[in-house]
Parts: sequence; C-alpha cells; structure tokens
Amino acid sequence: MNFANTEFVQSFKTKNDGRVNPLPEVIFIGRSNVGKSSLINALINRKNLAFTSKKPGYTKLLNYFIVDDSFYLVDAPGYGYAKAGKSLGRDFQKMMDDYFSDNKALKQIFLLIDSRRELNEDDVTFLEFVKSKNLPLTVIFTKADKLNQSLRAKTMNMYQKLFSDSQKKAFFTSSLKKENIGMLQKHIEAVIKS
Ligand SMILES: Nc1nc2c(ncn2[C@@H]2O[C@H](COP(=O)(O)OP(=O)(O)OP(=O)(O)O)[C@@H](O)[C@H]2O)c(=O)[nH]1
Ligand SMILES: [Mg+2]
Repeated sequence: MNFANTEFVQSFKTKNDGRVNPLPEVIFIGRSNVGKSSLINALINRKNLAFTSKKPGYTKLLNYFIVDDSFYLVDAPGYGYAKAGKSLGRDFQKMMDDYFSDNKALKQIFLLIDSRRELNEDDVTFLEFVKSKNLPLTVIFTKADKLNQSLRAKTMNMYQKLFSDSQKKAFFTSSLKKENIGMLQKHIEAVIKS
C-alpha cells in the first residue's frame, strides 16, 4: 500500500454512507490537540494535508482522505473542547453517535492519548462507549518524543491495568520524530484487509 498516494476527499458531518465511493475506513479520534491531524500527515508523509494547529479544536468535521484508492483515513474533530463543559460536547456526541451507529465500513478506531497525560473523563467516557458497542480499538500514545523510557513504562503500565482484558493493541508514536509510523502503517493495512 502506498500511503504517499493520498488525497483529501470531502468533509462530512457524519459517516460517508455511500455519498462517495464506499470503501473500508479507519478513524483517528481523541482529545483536542492530541495530534490526530499530525499523525495522519506523518502516515501519508505530507506536511499539512490534514490541517494542524497549535490551537485546540481546529478540526471541526469528519475529514475523509483516500489512501491508494483503497481505503479512507478519517480525521475527526477533537473532543473535550466544548466550552459549555458538558462531557464530550453535545455536537461531538451527536456526530459520533451517527458516525458509529451501523457503520459497516469502519474497520478500526484509533484512539489517541497524549502520552504525557493521564486519561481524563472524556477519554474514559469515550472508552466506555467503545466497549459498550464492542467496536474495534487500537490505542495510540502520541508525542512520545517528549517521554523518556521510564515514563513510557509508567504509561504502558497504567494502560495495561485499564484495558488489559478487551483492548490489547497499543503503540507509542511521534509524528515529529516519525517514530513507529511504519509499524502503524502495517497495522492499518492488516485491519483494512481483515
Ligand atoms: N512534540 C510533538 N508535538 C506534536 C506531535 N504531534 C502533534 N504535535 C503538536 O501538537 C499540536 C496539535 O496537533 P494537531 O495534529 O493539530 O492535533 P489534533 O488532535 O488534530 O487537534 P484538533 O484538530 O484541534 O482536535 C500541534 O502544535 C502539533 O505540532 C508529536 O508527535 N510530537
Ligand atoms: Mg485536527
């Protein structure tokens, strides 16, 4: 699979649902500013095809990118940025409820967690939602360039305690240093084919 052969397709408020060519898809989701758009750019080896920003809450819609004419990478808006302070944010929740209900194209959810931070209430709410719907999940700890080995071990330890039974896959990544990007590409290829 040639990840460099990627183009932006369209932004949607919910899942594709046949508006563009139906293909399998994976989604990148997580708190605002965790590095979703940056990770997509690293995967496809482009500087800013998925727009990134220092300001949280930059991505507002579900942005579909097509990789090598084979599948979609979906860049999601960050959660936890609703000013009203309601858990996850109402608009986000509605978008996601629609997105996840009966989405046959969805092959894997990549939940991104900033490796320097503890899980917050929004992360836990989202994880519970994923568990309750029995959706396929991989956890990605982002910005690993900011962590030394002992902090990585601590993070992994916390993670294993939290989800050891049902969710087994986890990666540390750094979009900045291109760490584990190749491994993640292989993992994506495998879930797309499954
Ligand atoms: N050090 C470091 N910084 C990163 C990494 N990935 C992203 N960042 C920085 O984190 C900030 C947010 O990155 P984005 O990719 O825009 O985050 P996002 O999750 O798409 O944010 P929203 O669209 O607002 O939800 C930017 O300033 C990036 O440069 C990384 O691997 N290492
Ligand atoms: Mg973004």
